[in-house]
Amino acid sequence: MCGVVVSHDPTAEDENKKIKVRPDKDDPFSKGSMCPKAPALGPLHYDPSKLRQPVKKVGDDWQDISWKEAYDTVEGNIKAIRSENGADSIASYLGNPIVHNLGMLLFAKTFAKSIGSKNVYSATSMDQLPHHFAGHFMFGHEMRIPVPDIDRTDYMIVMGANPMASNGSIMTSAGVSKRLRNIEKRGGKFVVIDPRVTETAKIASEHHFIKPGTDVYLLLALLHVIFRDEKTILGELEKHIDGFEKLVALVKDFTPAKIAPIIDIEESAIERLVEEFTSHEKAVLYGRMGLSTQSHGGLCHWLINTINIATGNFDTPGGMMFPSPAIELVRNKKQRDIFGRWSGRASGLKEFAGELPVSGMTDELLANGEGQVKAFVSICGNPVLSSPNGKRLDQALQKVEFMVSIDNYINETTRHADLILPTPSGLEIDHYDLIFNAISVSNNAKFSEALFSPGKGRPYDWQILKELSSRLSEKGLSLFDRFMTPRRIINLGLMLGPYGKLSSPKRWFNGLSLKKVIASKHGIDLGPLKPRIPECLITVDKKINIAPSVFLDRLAEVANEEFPQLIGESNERACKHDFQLIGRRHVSTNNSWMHQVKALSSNKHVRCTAMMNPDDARRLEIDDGELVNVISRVGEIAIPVEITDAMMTGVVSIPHGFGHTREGTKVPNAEANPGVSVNDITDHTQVDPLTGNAAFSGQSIRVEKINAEDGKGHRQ
Ligand SMILES: Nc1nc2c(c(=O)[nH]1)N[C@H]1C(S)=C(S)[C@@H](COP(=O)(O)OP(=O)(O)OC[C@H]3O[C@@H](n4cnc5c(=O)[nH]c(N)nc54)[C@H](O)[C@@H]3O)O[C@H]1N2
Ligand SMILES: Nc1nc2c(c(=O)[nH]1)N[C@H]1C(S)=C(S)[C@@H](COP(=O)(O)OP(=O)(O)OC[C@H]3O[C@@H](n4cnc5c(=O)[nH]c(N)nc54)[C@H](O)[C@@H]3O)O[C@H]1N2
Ligand SMILES: [Mo]
Repeated sequence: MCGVVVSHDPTAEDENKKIKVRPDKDDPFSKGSMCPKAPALGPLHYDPSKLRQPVKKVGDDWQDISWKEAYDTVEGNIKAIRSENGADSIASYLGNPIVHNLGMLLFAKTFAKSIGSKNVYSATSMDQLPHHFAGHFMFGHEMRIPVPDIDRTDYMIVMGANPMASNGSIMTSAGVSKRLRNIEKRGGKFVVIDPRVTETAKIASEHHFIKPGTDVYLLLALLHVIFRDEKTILGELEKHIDGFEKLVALVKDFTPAKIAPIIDIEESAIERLVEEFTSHEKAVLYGRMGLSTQSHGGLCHWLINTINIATGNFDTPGGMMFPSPAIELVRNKKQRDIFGRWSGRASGLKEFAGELPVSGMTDELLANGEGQVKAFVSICGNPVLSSPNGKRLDQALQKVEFMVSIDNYINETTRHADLILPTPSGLEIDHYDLIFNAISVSNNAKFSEALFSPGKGRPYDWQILKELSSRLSEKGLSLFDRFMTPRRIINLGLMLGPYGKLSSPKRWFNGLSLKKVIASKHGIDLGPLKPRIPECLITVDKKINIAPSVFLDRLAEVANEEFPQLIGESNERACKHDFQLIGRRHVSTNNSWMHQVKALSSNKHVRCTAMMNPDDARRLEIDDGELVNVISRVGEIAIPVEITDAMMTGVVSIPHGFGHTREGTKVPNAEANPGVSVNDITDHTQVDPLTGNAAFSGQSIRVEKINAEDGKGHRQ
């Protein structure tokens, strides 16, 4: 989403000097900012370990094969397994880069559907599923996700997000550091609530530690005080809200006095947060990954929307708003039934929007019997490193009858494949950001044309997916899919969209089309976020459903079972070795797959360490840099400790995406900073029972010194 100027010097001898990437100061959205990952476009394009031809595994080795052989092999194997064991015996996993790649995004689902299996998984269910869940049940569509109007707010609370590293997630905001700092410059305030003093917390007006996994209680206490002190402002929105009266009784018990010891934030601070939040005319409460990936993920995102709505900070400048992208992703007129139409055979976890939660994926491979998964397809994903208890998946993948990956590397996951189909590099494909424009802090449109063509005989991502879909689909490709290319789809979407040529007769001459957007090289500014209620609601009665029964039922469970227990519990940890685990990202990483870029992974802050508070380290007699065993219910890893008072006591932070030490991978540069995989110890049974999302945050771990003499855990 950051505008970049890419220049190519074909005469440069050193490949690393052929491509230069600079920030585009004329881009109306990013205005000359870009993150350190952008210059990696060159090294990734020329990376010698990047695959350029399909490969098949022959013994321990890999052999180049033709595209025809690759397609025939996939078709033959998938069809054979499907006819013998049924379509559900083939599982597909769709990874994160799909949403960053136009051709993939447009056709990956078509491909997964062509197999006809209920076993479809994606990174969504270890990330933002709770946002989709709240969008679906409250506003009628899983893509109806509000974003904070960061550029106009005067008071922002950030929970479980580190935009200084992530660049703003479900809050696409190039140049986020400036945007955040501007809140204070306008005389406002931004507050971070996070178990670590993150890079974002460092530039915030205020930071509070919170005990991992307890955010739901803070949110309930905030709502309690809002109702108790009669701070509710519904205003114009009131006539568009359904069920509001049900809320007051629900939060009656969650007083700041009871909540404070559970979350480790003082009662007076909770009271003050509400006071400040409600005394600013433009305030917004924002929560992200850290709140999605916990056992209350669904409740957290429902409550965040609810608090913004209840305080007059929804669908209004400076509050939470729905973007108006140039290509509208929500095309349905009516809310569909997309939850729990089927469940995982072995995991019992429920489907949402056509996908099963990834935490149950390995169970479907391991549990024998009818419907067992026998074949595995991975597209742009590295679940061996990214999914909870990835080690168990790693083992399970050794036993599948057939596996194909669409990926550019022989890495921790794809090394199990029988064949790998590579796709063009980022410099070889056109880009229009369908998804990130739809969750952006302002409205923009930009189409970036490819610099290079992939070269003769090398298909585009969407061509690979279309070819496989047409071979595997029992009904053949739809007429639409057959005719469509990414450019045609974008052109149609732009023309039919709210700013498009075909949206109204008066726009015919100056409305958007692909041609017009391409001609505006730096991108087109379509203005700040605009109020959209009620036009954007597609719930049955076209109102915001503020108290859907799915959330009320889950809240009742929490209120009756977990809450009384927590009140009774003393806050002392069970044992001095016990900790809660959280994750972290760094601005120079990208999940599991950019460590091969030297300029990124050699940054001295890109380190796979277990961050720990000095008091905790002292108690365990651990020195900075000392290797320790971190042990969970499912496994253990040996990792160096980084002692820092940025950590809350009792909490350890370990980044994900490392662990480039497995045999048989062929990404040599990534091995320079291998680290270990935190997902070797994350427990796949820890999920949000409501949405099925993985609950990485707050899992219990033990930290033990390694006895230098025998290399084993030194258990006291
Ligand atoms: N413990 C813990 N685990 C986590 C998280 C966490 O915070 N903590 N975060 C979770 C989140 S939010 C996410 S999104 C997931 C990510 O999980 P995944 O999507 O499974 O992992 P990535 O590392 O993004 O995998 C990227 C894969 O795509 C390939 N790839 C990259 N670009 C392209 C391309 O253009 N074409 C093709 N064909 N392949 C490409 C790479 O080679 C790599 O194999 O991880 C999750 N796992
Ligand atoms: N540079 C870089 N940028 C990225 C990515 C990357 O890997 N590298 N990944 C991209 C992806 S796939 C995603 S999904 C986004 C994610 O974007 P963000 O949501 O901003 O993700 P994180 O940086 O992981 O921040 C999560 C924060 O939650 C905190 N946290 C953990 N547990 C809890 C808890 O229980 N309560 C509270 N209040 N906080 C908690 C962590 O300490 C951390 O600071 O980033 C995207 N951008
Ligand atoms: Mo993600």
